[in-house]
Amino acid sequence: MTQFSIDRITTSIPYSEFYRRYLIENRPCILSDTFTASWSSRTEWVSADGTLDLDFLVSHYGPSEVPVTQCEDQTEYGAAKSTREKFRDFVEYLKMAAINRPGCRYLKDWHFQREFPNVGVYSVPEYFSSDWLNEFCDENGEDDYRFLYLGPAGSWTPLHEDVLQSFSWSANIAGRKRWILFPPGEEEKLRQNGRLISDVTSVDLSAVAHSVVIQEAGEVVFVPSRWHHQVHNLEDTLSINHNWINGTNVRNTWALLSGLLGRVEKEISDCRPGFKTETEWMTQCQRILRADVAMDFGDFRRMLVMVVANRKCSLMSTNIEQPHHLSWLLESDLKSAAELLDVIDDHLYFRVHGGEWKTDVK
Ligand SMILES: O=C(O)CCC(=O)C(=O)O
Ligand SMILES: [Fe+2]
Repeated sequence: MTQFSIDRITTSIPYSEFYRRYLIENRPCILSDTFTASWSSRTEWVSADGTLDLDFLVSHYGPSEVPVTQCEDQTEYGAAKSTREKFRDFVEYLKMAAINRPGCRYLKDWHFQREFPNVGVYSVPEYFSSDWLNEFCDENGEDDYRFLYLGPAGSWTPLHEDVLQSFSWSANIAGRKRWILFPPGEEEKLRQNGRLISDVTSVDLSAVAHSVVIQEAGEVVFVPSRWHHQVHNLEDTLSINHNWINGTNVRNTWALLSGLLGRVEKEISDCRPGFKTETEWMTQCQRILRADVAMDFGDFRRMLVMVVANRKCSLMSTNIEQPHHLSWLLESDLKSAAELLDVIDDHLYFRVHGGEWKTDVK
């Protein structure tokens, strides 16, 4: 059987069960709309007929500058060219009858939460709350990985896997999406001349393990690490999406970074004699890595150090009554970050430079 079904979670299960069944197992699932029923965006941003209340959105966020891509220009994740325009202008485009809309424009990767930190229009579902990546970005004042997407019916995101081999969760505030998900490794069957096919709907998938799932308004899709996916908006759809890393997928991120570094070293090996010192060479390689995936070895290590420090601190504040699952999670985060620190400190880069690697590119 190449098509498999995806679990739908309709009533709350204990955190530890979700952790075991989906995060550790790295399996996708969908949370029902009960998990987002209390979000104010689910009522304030949506009209009685279930469509987006575009006038409400424009009256609150109209002047914001938002990134917009052309669907047909998208090649690979992260490579999509985007231009910036006023949110209210994008909404004007969305309001046009589909037949009259020029091209296919898709508002993607708007850092809505960062721009409006206090509006509280949604909250992160508990199952996705151990999020080292955004915690690290917040502590460093860097761009986060929390996004708002808004696309007309027919807009779509090509086949890709998520940045840094992170997990993602994606909640529809209004509208519907069709997801096509592939377990890790299946993407090897989806290449032409070595490059990933961008639109798998044009391909025979009978020999490729995959799942097709429709995500309704209010539902939340959990996309595991390294699962490739392609996504289509079946109606005008607004969604909230976070990418995140924690103790259950962080080793994938480390494997990605060390693999990419190997590739960088190989690609520029011709230039190596031109570097006066080993340190200069290594610094240049890290700089390239950071330009590629917005994270270098130093950032990665600092993220782990942060988790160890923050979790120790939280565990010590014994005056606060912690729910059982929270102290269990703090301990688990602490253990996985500390164990991985031991592993990475063995890497040549850290043996040469110690922990405080800096590429001086900020
Ligand atoms: O909704 C989309 O168009 C893409 C979403 C996505 O790729 C994700 O949540 O990882
Ligand atoms: Fe994605």
